[in-house]
Amino acid sequence: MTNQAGHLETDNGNALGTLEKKPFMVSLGQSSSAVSIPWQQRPAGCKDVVWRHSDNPVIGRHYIPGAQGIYNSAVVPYGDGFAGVFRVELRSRYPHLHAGWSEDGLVWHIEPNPIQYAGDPEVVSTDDYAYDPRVCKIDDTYYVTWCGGKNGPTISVATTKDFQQFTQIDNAFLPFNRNGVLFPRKINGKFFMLSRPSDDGHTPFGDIYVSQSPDMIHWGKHRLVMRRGGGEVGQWWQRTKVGAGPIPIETEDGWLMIYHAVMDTCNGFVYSMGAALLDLDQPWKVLYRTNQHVLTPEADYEVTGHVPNVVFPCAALHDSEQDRVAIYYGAADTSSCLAYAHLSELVEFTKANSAVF
Ligand code: BMA
Repeated sequence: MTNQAGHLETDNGNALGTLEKKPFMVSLGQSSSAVSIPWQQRPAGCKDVVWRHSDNPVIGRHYIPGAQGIYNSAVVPYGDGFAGVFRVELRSRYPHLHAGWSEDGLVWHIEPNPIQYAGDPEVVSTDDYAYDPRVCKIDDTYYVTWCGGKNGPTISVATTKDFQQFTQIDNAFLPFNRNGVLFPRKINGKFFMLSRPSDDGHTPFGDIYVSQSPDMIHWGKHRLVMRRGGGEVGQWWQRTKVGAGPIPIETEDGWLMIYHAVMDTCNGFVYSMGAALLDLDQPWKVLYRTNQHVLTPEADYEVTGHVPNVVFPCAALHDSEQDRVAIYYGAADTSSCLAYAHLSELVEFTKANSAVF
């Protein structure tokens, strides 16, 4: 869609053509507080701990030419703005990952072509399907993890320092696995990654595990973090499967892990969002876990789309000083949306409304 000035317009009217591709900044190690994360106050009268951006979806299904859906995508602070890795599906509906960047976290330039990887040809999987990316900065490197089709589905991994050149390394796990989510720093000298062992279809089960690695290649000490279920403690919204969402946020009360949780219904799966606090040193230990969802499909763009009734968080930007968190989530396997919370409120809510099982 083009507007009168000939600029490409997004589904929600943002003019994309005015945002030219510009060279990436080389300043690495910039903290998230250097840039303002997207933010809107809680609407008057809203009592929810998590609330939606008023102009969702921020990235509509036709955001770049030919796209049928851009969703379940990851963003991080980068330079003077933000960088991202996006799940893009064209008319083949074969998912690929595309790099993108933004000055404000709302209006994005998304590359029209998928990311190409350097690396060992036996490992590189540019032509395979790739979906549900997460991006995690550890020291001066950004790690991209995703569900990859090279001998998958399982967790594929690549590194980048500038979001232009990516190097793929070996898959972290054996097939089948999904939702590989790294912790943003080493814990007791080891990298830690959450994942959700699965089958190769629309898995009707799923529990969250955590694994450790000295080098991002060799993974072991696989420990159960939390199970699906909870019927015995009055839980149905998370009874079928659970999977980690954004990179966990370190707080004084533990790692805040926002996750997706699924219940099966007569009409298929319903994907909601929950939160948990994990022990800082032993993150396989769940301290608190919400006994209710914090966001569930209700908005039109969440209940209608390619796959109805899905909210699927893959990234969160936080500003501890301002006590803000901006959660990026995919809606209905169609578009990319934002929701907000006060970090301290989300932590307190998780502690006050918890059922660990
Ligand atoms: C999961 C993944 C997600 C998707 C969700 C709902 O198994 O494939 O990418 O958002 O199903 O369809």
